[in-house]
Amino acid sequence: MNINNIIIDTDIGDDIDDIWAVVYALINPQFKVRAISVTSGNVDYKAKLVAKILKELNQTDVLIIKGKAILNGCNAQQRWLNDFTDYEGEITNEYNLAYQTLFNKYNDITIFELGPINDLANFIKSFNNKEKINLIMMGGAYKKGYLGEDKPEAEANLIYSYSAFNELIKSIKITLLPLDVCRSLIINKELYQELLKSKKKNIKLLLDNYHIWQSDYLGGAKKFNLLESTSVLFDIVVPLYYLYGNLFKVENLKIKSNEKGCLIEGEKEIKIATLVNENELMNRYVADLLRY
Ligand SMILES: [Ca+2]
Repeated sequence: MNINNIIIDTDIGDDIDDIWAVVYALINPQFKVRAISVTSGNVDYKAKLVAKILKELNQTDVLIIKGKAILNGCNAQQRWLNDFTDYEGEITNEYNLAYQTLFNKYNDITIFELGPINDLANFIKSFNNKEKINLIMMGGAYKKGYLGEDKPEAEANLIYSYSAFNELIKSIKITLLPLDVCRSLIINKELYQELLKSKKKNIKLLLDNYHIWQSDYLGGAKKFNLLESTSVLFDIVVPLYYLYGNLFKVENLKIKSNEKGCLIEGEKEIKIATLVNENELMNRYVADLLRY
């Protein structure tokens, strides 16, 4: 089995989908997550959240990197953190230095971008070996918007980082996974019952966070019935694309983001996934969660 070196850049802790992607990558033996960087919001809270996840999964060898706090988040999983302080792993504020060091150490790293790309783009701008960067990002909307919206609309990751994104796509290889291929990634009733029945610690961790988020979160995300399904798990599309890319249709298109975070015609061709076999993807996702 190939072991793939991964760094995850995430705005975990506001919307709930990040934790479903992060835990999946951590427990899947096909990945070796080397670091998790937290961005966009209350990065102290987010770093603590990642620390508790790593501790629960016995993976405190994964480096935690704090980005800049640029937005006010909603700290929706604070209650799960409780008063967690007992963490023996490494947490650094030196975002650029940490990424540089990881790229010096490992030859083949893939970056999973699960949030706005400002901090990562700032590092890449200063990085001399841009050809080493292989980046898969959840972001944008090509022909579809959020669930139920059949025309493209502004997507949150690009709203908060459109200028950094436009700069970045001129200089590196990027695969973009827009709302078109993740807006319907919900664990449906049948599969969800399998998770509810499971005794696995990893799954309990995910469900505990989901339940707390549903009860405490005051933001704009759509609420779902806790007994019947998850909410939309946008970010899981990134690790799933990496493993199961054959379930996606991928095109090379000249695009960029406008200042509202909508994709428009651009100058540089990038890889963008435009269709996916959602049912098969979710079957594999849940089967993997139950297996590992
Ligand atoms: Ca996210």
